[in-house]
Amino acid sequence: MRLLGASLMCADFLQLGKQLAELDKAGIDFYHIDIMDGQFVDNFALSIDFIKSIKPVTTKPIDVHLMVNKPERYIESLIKAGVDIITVHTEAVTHLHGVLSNIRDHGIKAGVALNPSTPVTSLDHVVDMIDVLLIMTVNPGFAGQKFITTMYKKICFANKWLKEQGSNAIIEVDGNIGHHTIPTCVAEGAEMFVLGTSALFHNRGGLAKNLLETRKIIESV
Ligand code: S6P
Ligand code: MG
Repeated sequence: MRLLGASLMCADFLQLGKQLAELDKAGIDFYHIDIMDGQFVDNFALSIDFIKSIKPVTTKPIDVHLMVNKPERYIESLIKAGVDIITVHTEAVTHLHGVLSNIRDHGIKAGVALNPSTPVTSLDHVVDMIDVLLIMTVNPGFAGQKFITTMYKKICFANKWLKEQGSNAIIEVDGNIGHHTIPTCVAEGAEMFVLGTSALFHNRGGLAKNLLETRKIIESV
């Protein structure tokens, strides 16, 4: 499975409705919603109200990436907003097992995100609770950063490790996912791709064309 998602913090907010319609029509697989609190990362981004405003205009899955301290405070509100995947940073949570159980008890997918410096094996005792393993390929907080190349090895390790653990979790990658980084990410086992300024929201073509070109690259690996 190879799923392409649009990172909506990179969208043109003055054209948001138009861009969502174009991406839906072009076959985007999911929308990636970055929520930041200015504490866990030094930036602010999208919100639960933002999700509520886009829900009526799309049926595509909503993948939430919570870059906030104590993310457990927002699980119930996100569920009510109708999201499909909630991913929390292990570095931001005290009781990770409890948070993942809570997310899954609501019948949606639970994800764990790892900062570049956090080892995959830190998830040893919750691996059976994870549906999506989000490997950050930049330090979280900002779009437009440079891919940290040691993350290729981490994706490769995570892929083998998940299989050894008997897990079916999907590996998602986020941060400078573009035409030059995608082939190795695919080869190492990534299956969900967060597309921001590198592959989708740039000025070198329309969104539909950018998505199609990116999908071709992913499918050709
Ligand atoms: C940033 C956030 C990401 C970005 C995306 C931007 O911490 O989690 O989802 O929006 O990575 O993509 P790009 O291609 O500009 O790095
Ligand atoms: Mg993200």
